[in-house]
Amino acid sequence: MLICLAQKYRCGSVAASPFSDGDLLGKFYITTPIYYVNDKPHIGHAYTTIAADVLARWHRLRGDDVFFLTGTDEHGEKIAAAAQKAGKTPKEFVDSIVPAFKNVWQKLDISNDFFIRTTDEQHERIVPLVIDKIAKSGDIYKGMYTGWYCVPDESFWTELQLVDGKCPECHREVKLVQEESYFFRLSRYQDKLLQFYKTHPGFLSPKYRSKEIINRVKDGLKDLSITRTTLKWGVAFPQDKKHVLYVWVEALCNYITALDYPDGQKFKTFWPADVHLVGKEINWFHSVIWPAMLFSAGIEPPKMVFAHGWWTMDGQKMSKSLGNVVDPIEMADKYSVDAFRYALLREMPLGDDGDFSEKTMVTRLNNELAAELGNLLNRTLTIAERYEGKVAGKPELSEALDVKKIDSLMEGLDTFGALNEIFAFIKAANKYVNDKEPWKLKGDELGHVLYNLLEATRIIGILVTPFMPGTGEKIAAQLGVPQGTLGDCKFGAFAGKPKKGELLFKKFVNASGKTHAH
Ligand code: ME8
Repeated sequence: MLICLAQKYRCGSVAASPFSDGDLLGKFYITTPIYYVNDKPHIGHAYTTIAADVLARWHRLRGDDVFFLTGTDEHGEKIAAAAQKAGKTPKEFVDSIVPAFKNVWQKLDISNDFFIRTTDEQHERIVPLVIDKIAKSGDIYKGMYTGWYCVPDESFWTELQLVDGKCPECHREVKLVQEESYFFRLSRYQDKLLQFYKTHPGFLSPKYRSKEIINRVKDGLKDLSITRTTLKWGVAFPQDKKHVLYVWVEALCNYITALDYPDGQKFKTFWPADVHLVGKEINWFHSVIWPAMLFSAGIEPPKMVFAHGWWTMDGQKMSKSLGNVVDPIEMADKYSVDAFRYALLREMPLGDDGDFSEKTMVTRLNNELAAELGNLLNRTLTIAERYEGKVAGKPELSEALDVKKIDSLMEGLDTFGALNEIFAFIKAANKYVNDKEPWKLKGDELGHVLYNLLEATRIIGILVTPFMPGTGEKIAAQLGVPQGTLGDCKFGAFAGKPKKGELLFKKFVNASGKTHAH
């Protein structure tokens, strides 16, 4: 019988991993933030969702039981204000925006298993159960809230935190709020959180961001105002229905309402989440407030909150007023879905900030995707077409590939490191063609080189699939092999029926015939 390792994965249907040396398969639950629906999705939303998709797909390739959640955050003052501006009721307004999110995810090949809306009956029904648990722990009391509220960020600030009287996060106007409110005893969880961070070193990820959180928690935690009487667009506070829950407290619950907490099979199978992938600006909510709420409710906290970096656009912050907000659909239409997915993940490690420019995107498309990956498949199939003998030989190229290393990089959410390894292998395979000069070879010698190239491209096809699902599919189709799993990423006998198809990537040529964007 297999033993569940280090609680990394919840025991259930546990099986041996593709590498079957003690590594066990299990479940993998990954989430994105649920996005505000006050506007249509942009490149920032696309980035988090694509990164989560790549990780979810990777775990499916390993054979893990995966649940990948994304969705929309539809309550709160910001949405109510946007609805009013649009002359709609809040519900009419959110219903009109949500399809834009669903469409963009479909367009970008996002493989989410569920899409949660905070206006879903299921969410609105389950949130009060969680709040009840917190109240039963004695962690909610009535008080008077006075503070500054930033509507666009749905965040409260103290006088001291304001910068020049404005929101310290987004530098916009804040408004003074003074009203009766219920508070969550966040202050009670300071020691418990600090202890938890110590005993679960992977929880605050990436590591270099953990210090900031730990220091802030050490500075002391203030109780959190969690209800409003001035706002109607939200979930009622179950203990006093005149009050509506603060949108963040309600929204965080989505990660378990989507699983049918407390009795749903999905909750039993998938909770605690393996990764909450979020942008760094909402790390505090996920790394401090959310685990404290869960401690209070007697629910296990997630295993990891990974706070990724932010994109700027050509060196500037993206903003509507600057008119530089990147539309993911436009990028995918112009350069292809896979080139866009690839460019976002190739630019920098997941935790770092990065700058998006179409020029870099075109360079990557032309040089890395068309000239390296596309060309490798094309060259391999050209040789295969003119060769009629036996495809067999010694695996030589296998030495340039360490799939186990790539898997462990992905396990550590190092998508950047994994892509480096995969593309180093693609480079090695192209170099192999140059070195062997197969156009000068015949008979068994050619069959041997071709064997190595066909097996290498077959494996590359599998490894790139989580990053570029359409490309992985096309590679398998042109090699005439079924789409494999991670367990198939080893050199064996090649049993495909290769047939050259369309080029994987077309170089981008602009109107003036140049291969760059501007
Ligand atoms: O904060 N670069 O929703 P939101 C990288 N509803 N990622 C970016 C980005 C950028 N420039 N801009 C946005 C909310 N993002 C809440 C979340 S969760 C319980 C509630 C991504 O619509 C990044 O993931 O403002 C960031 O955390 C998220 O979009 C914020 O989305």
